[in-house]
Amino acid sequence: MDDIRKRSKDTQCVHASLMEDANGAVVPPIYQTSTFKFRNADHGAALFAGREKGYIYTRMGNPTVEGVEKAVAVLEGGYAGIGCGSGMAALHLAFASILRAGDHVVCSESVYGPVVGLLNVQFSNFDIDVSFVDTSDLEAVKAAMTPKTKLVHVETPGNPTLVITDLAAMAKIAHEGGAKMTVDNTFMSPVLQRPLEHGADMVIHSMTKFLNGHADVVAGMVVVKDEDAYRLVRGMSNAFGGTIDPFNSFLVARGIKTLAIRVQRHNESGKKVAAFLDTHPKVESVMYPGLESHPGHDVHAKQADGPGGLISFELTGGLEAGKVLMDSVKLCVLAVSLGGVETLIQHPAAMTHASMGPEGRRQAGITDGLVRISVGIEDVGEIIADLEQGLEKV
Ligand code: LCS
Repeated sequence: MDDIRKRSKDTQCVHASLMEDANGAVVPPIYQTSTFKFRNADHGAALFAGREKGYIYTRMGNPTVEGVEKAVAVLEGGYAGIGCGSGMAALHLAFASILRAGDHVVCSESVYGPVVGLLNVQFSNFDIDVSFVDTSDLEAVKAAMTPKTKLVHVETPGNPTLVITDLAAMAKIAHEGGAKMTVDNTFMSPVLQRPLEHGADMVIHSMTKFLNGHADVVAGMVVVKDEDAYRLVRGMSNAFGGTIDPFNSFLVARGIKTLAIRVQRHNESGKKVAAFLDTHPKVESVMYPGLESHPGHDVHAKQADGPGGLISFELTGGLEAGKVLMDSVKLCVLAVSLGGVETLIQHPAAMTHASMGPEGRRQAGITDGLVRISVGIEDVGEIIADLEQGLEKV
């Protein structure tokens, strides 16, 4: 294969994790080994000293893990990827590599609930301050920046309210203030959005979602844009030890081969489900960047190649109506997580964002009645019919 980085996303998805194999295996084998044998004592010493390239110990590097790290780095247009045991481990690794005691963080208020706790509780133990702001409001971001701000962290579309942040404008504010910008690209996947192209310094994924796509792995990735950042983050990863294992790497690399066609389907079906909900009399409001009524519609269209498969909506009957709907669906699965082949429905206030508490949710615009749906790749007519029969019971 010639330069994979010059290929289209469809081709990269299929080929980016492939590597030369001594036996000609088309699919990279699973190196289910914790350690690697040295040829002799000098060889082992040379590997440890970095004088020779090769594998030592799986926490530090493993061929199967490298396959998925390379695939995500290629897809995001980054220098390298560092595989992690979960999306939360990837967020922790990225933040810890940038922050030092006394620093301040500006973070989107619309983020996966436990990220609020990670910064507010765990990182605050290390004397790090955080301000959660509506990052769709650039003036609010500028106002929140202080001389101590070293990190601006963005989720766009944000979980679960689908708030859109202008990535290029945000990177400019962060860099002018002397801060790095990290972007959690889990909701979009690199098929729809590549934050490094818009000025981000690092990209984070929960590979549990679209990248793996089959709801059978928990894993994460940090993508960096240069050698210096790679050395820093890889060193931290070796020290913290929250790495991905070979078998999960194999599964995610397999999932990535169909990422482009899956995302295309999530995207097309997402638009249809959002349009259905938007005109339904029992639906009060729909949050989906593909709808022209979404305040971030134009910014999203400028920086991403599609609105994706995540939709949040509120019923006119509020919380009680939402519960009836969630208890009435027959095809959609009542479960947290997202980005898998199956349609999932869940209640952010009581589930994914429960840990934020009522005040945190109020600030982030997560109402008690909000319902979030991750549109899967089933027959979209059947997904809509299922929601329709559920809404009839409301
Ligand atoms: N980033 C985003 C945007 C997420 O949505 C999640 C998990 C994470 C990071 C953490 O990744 P994990 O450690 O779970 O691999 N989001 C979930 C959600 O919305 N429902 O269940 C999990």
